Amino acid sequence: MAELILHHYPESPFSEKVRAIFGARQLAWRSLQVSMVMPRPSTIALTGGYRRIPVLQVGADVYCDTALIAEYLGDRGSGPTLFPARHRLAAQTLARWVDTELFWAAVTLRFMPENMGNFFADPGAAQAFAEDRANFARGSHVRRPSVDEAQARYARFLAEMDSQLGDGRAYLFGADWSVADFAVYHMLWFIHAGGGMSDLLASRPHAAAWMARMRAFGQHPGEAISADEAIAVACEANPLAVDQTSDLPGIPPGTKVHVAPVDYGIMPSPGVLLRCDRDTIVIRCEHALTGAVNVHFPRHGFGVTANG
Ligand SMILES: N[C@@H](CCC(=O)N[C@@H](CS)C(=O)NCC(=O)O)C(=O)O
Repeated sequence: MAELILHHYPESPFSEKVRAIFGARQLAWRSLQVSMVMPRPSTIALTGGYRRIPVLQVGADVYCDTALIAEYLGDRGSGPTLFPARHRLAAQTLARWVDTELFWAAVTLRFMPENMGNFFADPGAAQAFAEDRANFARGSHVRRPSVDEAQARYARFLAEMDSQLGDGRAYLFGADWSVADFAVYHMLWFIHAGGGMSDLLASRPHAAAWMARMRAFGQHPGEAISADEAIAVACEANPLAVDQTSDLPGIPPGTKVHVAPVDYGIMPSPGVLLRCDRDTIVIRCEHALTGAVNVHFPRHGFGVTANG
């Protein structure tokens, strides 16, 4: 297998989900650290336009969104699968809820003045971040909850989680982890990174013990790789062969399309459709820097539009 190259930055919660999966599954990975704000020319050259972080590059194939990255990694490496058949529906559904509803509460909580910690190095960084994210949010269809609403949403979730873990199980659905553990973990990691809400977590001892176990998985660093090296990897590799099919009416494989998230960060990736089925969308992108690359998206949460 080609090397796993994660395009990420340290403060990114969704990146922490993938970093913890690498650790849990003992997967060697390469760390391409990108800026917390645009521009990110090499990463965008590889995704064709999609700008959310993280993305996973494997040779000349690029996997967008942690839901899809988790599926890609689900049985790679060692240890139990991330998708145990007995709990697959519950685990996937919880992960989706956490990655959306709890995420927006987490953003509100993380940026409360008393919970910011040292997120920004200086006022200039805070200003650059605010401007960048205003641009990122353009056209979004999500609502960020108020502090009261976010606190209530999180307190209720944490209480239910603590109660479920109270029977002595190691992970949310039993003795083995699932994708839901990693989704919940990265959200708690983000909420508690500023240190202003430690008392709440400490008041839920089963959740706190679980969190300490999960946190250990995040301590599995990748070997640094530069943007130029990652581009060279893409240039030297061939994109994987794709079994071409499409379930989109009037948009067969070979059509020029745009693919974009449907909720926020709606920066489209133009390319040629290779595959669109119940689970994934794959397009072929060409860029002067990278040559041909396959860009993969989950079907859930992404839309495909024919160009003309
Ligand atoms: N559903 C996406 C969410 C990714 C996401 O929202 N990532 C944040 C960073 S944690 C982001 O891209 N923020 C804007 C940016 O970094 O440019 C996933 O699971 O990968």
